[in-house]
Amino acid sequence: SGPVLALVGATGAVGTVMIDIMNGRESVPWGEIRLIASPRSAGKKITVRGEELTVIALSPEAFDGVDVAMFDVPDEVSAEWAPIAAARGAVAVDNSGAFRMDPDVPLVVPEVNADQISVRPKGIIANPNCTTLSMMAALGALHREFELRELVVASYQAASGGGQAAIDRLYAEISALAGKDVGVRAGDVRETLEAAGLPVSDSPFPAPLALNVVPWAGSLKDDGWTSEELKVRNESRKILGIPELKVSATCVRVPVVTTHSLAVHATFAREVTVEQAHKLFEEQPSLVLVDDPAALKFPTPADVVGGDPTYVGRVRQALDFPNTLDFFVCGDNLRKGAALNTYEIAEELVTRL
Ligand code: 2RA
Repeated sequence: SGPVLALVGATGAVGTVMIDIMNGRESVPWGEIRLIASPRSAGKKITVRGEELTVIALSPEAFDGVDVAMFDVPDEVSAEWAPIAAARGAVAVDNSGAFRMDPDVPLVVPEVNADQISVRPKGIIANPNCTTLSMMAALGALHREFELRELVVASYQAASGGGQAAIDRLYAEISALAGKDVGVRAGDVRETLEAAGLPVSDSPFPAPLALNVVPWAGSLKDDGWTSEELKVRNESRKILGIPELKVSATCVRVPVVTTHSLAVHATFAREVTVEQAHKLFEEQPSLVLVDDPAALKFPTPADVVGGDPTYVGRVRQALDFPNTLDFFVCGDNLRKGAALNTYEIAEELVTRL
């Protein structure tokens, strides 16, 4: 026996990583793991920790007896079903955008604000957006000591943040361009993709992604900001508990399959040295410091993808801005950025059920 865990969206990209994470754990606290998905995927068999489980269709009864229900489904599905799970007695841990900014729903990164797990008036806990999440462990550690005041970030976001279709598109573009002398004349990448049957009008991205960078992620919001940039601002404020934090973000998609990176420029109330920052990063178990500029050692997505920690490097004291650090983080957007953080919240809940 033990608590019952449900995984809603078990057959999706992040759901699959959640199962990988559970399969990789030495032990899990669950007496039962229940896999739930759309009726289309019901009946599918998936092996979890050596046991073949049958995926069941999403229904109110599917939550009977469930203690913790992890959701990785589109916003509208979470908006409808997380409250149903909660009404049936489960705590819903939701990785969609449906509840993140709801004042009655805690937005949790366990190593930053685990204490907020216990106050959940709606029976729902939200998992942050992967872009915000990728820098939270580092910023949380610095904020505890030096009091964060201002944050300017540029993201370098991987295709997989846009789902499987976005990954497929990036690979297709790379294949279509491989071996060709393109990227030397304005428009030649677009034209080559079009000639290969890959017009940008069919892409999840608003411009070619291969051999390019695209300063756009999410949807258009007021005054030219994207949804992704506003999430970085609003979610950072909520997670760190600094409602007045000054934040400015520019979110950019890069031709990387998985692992988001961010260039962070963070200003604190007090002076902070590189040595002090290094020490805090080294003490934080979910961070790995890779910062030896003389040896050209720093994190890159290609070197960290598939791992659980967030990697931090290029830590510098800003030359012209007092009390300010610049640094670079890389985190696997499907693991800590989504599945792992959600699962860590679920395990943390077990100690507080
Ligand atoms: C992205 N942050 O990278 C989004 C995914 N939730 O597109």
